[in-house]
Amino acid sequence: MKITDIVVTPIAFTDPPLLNAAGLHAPYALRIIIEIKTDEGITGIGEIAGGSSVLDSLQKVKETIVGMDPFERNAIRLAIDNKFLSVMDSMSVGYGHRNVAVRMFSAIDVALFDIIGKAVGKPVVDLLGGRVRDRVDFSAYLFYKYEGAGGPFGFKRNPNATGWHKDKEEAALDPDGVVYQAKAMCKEFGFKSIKLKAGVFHPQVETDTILALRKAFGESYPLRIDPNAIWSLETSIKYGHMLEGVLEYFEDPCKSQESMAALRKEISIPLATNMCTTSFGEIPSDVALGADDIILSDHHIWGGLDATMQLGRICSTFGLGLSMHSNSHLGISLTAMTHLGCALPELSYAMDTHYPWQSEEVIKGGRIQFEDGSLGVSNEPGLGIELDYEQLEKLHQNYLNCGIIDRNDEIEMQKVNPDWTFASHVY
Ligand code: GKR
Ligand code: MG
Repeated sequence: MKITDIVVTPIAFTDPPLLNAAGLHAPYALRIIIEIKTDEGITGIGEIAGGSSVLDSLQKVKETIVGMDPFERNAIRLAIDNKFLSVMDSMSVGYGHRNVAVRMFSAIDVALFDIIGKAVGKPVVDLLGGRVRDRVDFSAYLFYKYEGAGGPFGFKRNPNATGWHKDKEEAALDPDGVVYQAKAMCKEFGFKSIKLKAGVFHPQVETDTILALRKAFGESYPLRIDPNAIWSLETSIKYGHMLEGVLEYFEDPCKSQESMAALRKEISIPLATNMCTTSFGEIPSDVALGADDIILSDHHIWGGLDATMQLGRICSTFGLGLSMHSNSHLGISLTAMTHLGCALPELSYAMDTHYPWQSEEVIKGGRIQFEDGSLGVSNEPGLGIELDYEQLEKLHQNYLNCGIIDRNDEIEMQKVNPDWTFASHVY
C-alpha cells in the first residue's frame, strides 16, 4: 500500500471562557484534522492541537511521506525527523523544533494506525497489543470560569442551551461555583474522580475549593489539583501540607524537575506532571532527581500511540505511575485516547478530558456519549469512526472566520483585564 495524499484541515470550535494560569481560553479552540489517503482507497484520520507552526509543518509533510507504505511507521517517523529536525534540534528536548516534529508525527501516527486497522480488519486497540480493560474511566475536569458559552456568544449565554450545556455557562469563580459545576458535570457524565485546573486565584482560595469538593463529594471521589507550575516551591509546600490526605495527586504545583523533587521530599502527596517531564529525553533526569510519582501521558505530545505504550513500560520500570493529560479536543482525539487507554497496562488513573467543555463534533454520529464516566471502543476496524465532512467544513469556516491562528491565553485575558500579566499572579 502507498500513501497518495495528506489533507490537512485547520478547524476552530466553540470554547467557553475557561481560566487557567496562563490566562483565559479564547471563544474558539483550534485543532487540526488530518486525513492520510492511500492507493487502496483506505483513508486514516488524526487530530492534533492547532497552531501555526504545526499547521505549516503538516502542510509541508506531504512531499516527505507520499509514496511511503503506511505499515512502515518507523521509516515514516525517521523521514519526518530527517526532514524537520537539524542535528542540533534532534539533541534538544522539550518545546521548539523537536516538539513540532514530534507533535506532527503524533497526529500522523494515529492516522497510520487507523489505515492499518482498516487494512487488516482490526481495531486500533488490537494493534496496540489488545485490551487490558474494556472501558476506561475519565475524570471530571473542572475550571474556574467566567459566565458564558464561548464561540459566537462569548461571555453571554446561549439562550437555547439546556441541561449540562446550560450549567456549563455558569460562572465558577469561587468554591461554591466550582462545587456546582462539579455536581452538574458528574451528574451528566457519571465521572467518579475530579481534577481542578488551578493557578487562577490565590492558593488559599484554590485549596478551599478542593476542601469544598471533598466536603461535597466525600472520600470516594479522588481529587486532583493542577496549578500549572505557577506556585513557588514554598507555596507548594505550604498548601501541599493542607491537602495531605485529601488529594489523589498534586499535578505540577511548581516549575522544574528540581523544584518538584524538593517538594516531593517535603510532602506526602504523590506528584504528577505533564510539564516538568514531557519527552523521553527528560526521563533520565526526572528519575535521577526523583521529580515525581506519576507521568501524565498524552499521545499528542509524546509521539503517538506506540510511543505512549513505550512510555508506560518505562514508567513501570522506574516505579512511576501513568495517567493521561488532555487539552481542548474533539472525538478523533477522544477515540484515539480511548483505544490507548484500553490497551495501556500501566494506566492506573482516570484519564483527563476536556470533551465536556466542547459542543461540536467532526465525526459521524455526533458527540460521543460517556456511560458512567467511562468509554469503551468498538470492534470496528481502525479507530472505528468516520469524518463528517459537513461538520468539518463548518468548523473549518469557523477557523477562517475567527481570526485566531495561535492559542494565546494571556492576550485573551488582557482583552478582559488589560493589566493582567502572567507574572502578576505567580504565588
Ligand atoms: O485547557 O487551560 C487548559 C489547560 O491548562 C491545558 O492547556 C493544559 O495543557 O490540561 C492541561 C494540563 O493538565 O496542564
Ligand atoms: Mg496539567
